Amino acid sequence: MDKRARFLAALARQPVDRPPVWLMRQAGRYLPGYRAVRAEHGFWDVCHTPELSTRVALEPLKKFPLDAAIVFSDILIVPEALGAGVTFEKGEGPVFERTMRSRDDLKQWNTTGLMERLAFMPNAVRHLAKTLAGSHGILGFAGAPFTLFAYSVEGGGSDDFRHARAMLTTDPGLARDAMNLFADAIAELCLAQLAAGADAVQLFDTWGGLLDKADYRAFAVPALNRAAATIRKAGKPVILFIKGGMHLLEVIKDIEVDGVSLDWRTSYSEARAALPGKLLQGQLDPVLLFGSEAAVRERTRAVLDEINRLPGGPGGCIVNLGHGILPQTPETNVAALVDEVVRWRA
Ligand code: 1CP
Repeated sequence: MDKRARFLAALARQPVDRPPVWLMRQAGRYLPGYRAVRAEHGFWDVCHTPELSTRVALEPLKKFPLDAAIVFSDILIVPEALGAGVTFEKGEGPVFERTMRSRDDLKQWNTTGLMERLAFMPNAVRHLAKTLAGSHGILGFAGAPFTLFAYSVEGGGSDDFRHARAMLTTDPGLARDAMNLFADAIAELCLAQLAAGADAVQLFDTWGGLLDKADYRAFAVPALNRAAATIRKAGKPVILFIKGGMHLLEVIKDIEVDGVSLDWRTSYSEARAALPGKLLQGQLDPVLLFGSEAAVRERTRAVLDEINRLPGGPGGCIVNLGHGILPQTPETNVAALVDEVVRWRA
């Protein structure tokens, strides 16, 4: 099977010769090719320029026999386009010039012409698709409503996102309205990426695991379902990633997404039992890549064997990490992981 055919078959939950593999943040800071581009261009410039975005997205494909590419961009392009003023300080997380902490703040968000301001993202997908010419699968993506809400209220990264989570009790109506606004924006953005050539989209709910079941169900799920209902009209799969979402499996079952990307603490067997019929992706620990090559190979084979033993068979599974590759990850271990998948046969 060629790479794209394998990726599309797995997305369609059809039989494959082996599960396809791609890695979250595969084009990131651990690659010298990425760092070289960043030495000359600002982060937003890379996102805004389809040629640069594609150049960075291709770096990992040149090094490793991955089955799919992910468009190079960021989830925070949406709050940035709404007017939040997002910058990335050197070596640190994002910083928002304007946070969303009141009804007035929400009113300041500029939704007029939003998709025109975000057109660079589907344009990057189009450029990537044209360059790859069908050689690899292509993923588009967006931030999930709760995670975008969390960054926008907090004004940057955080361990506990206390301002955002406090708003769920101090002003739940405002929190819901903001998440619905994000839901509509990401739905349109994802549809534009799918029309531009993406084979599937992934919604990153990186901070969703901070919520307990009741809050996830009450706040995150309605906005996710609102977005997913629109995106799925394109007839292509929507995959949801939640970091630390193992306590949410029972809630995730009822979310209208086609697939779920598991973090490293959630096993395929547990997920298959809790989420019958859903496409599954994941779930190797990104920190494993800092250990010995032998361990990387052994754990990768263990996940492949687990996938192969799943009730209903190994169809509909995509090997990946349980979160993004970390900066300074040794490339030799990334190569070892991908090599084990490529060589594996049932
Ligand atoms: O292969 C790839 O790197 C794909 C492109 C990609 C994706 C899918 C980037 C590039 N960012 C993302 C998604 C993203 N961005 C997520 C969801 C996935 C995840 O949890 O890792 C999140 C939470 C962000 C927000 C963000 N953008 C952060 C994290 C901040 C925090 O709170 O810890 C950071 C550091 C960025 C900037 C960014 N985005 C991407 C890169 C390579 C970078 C680093 C920028 C640089 O300094 O060069």
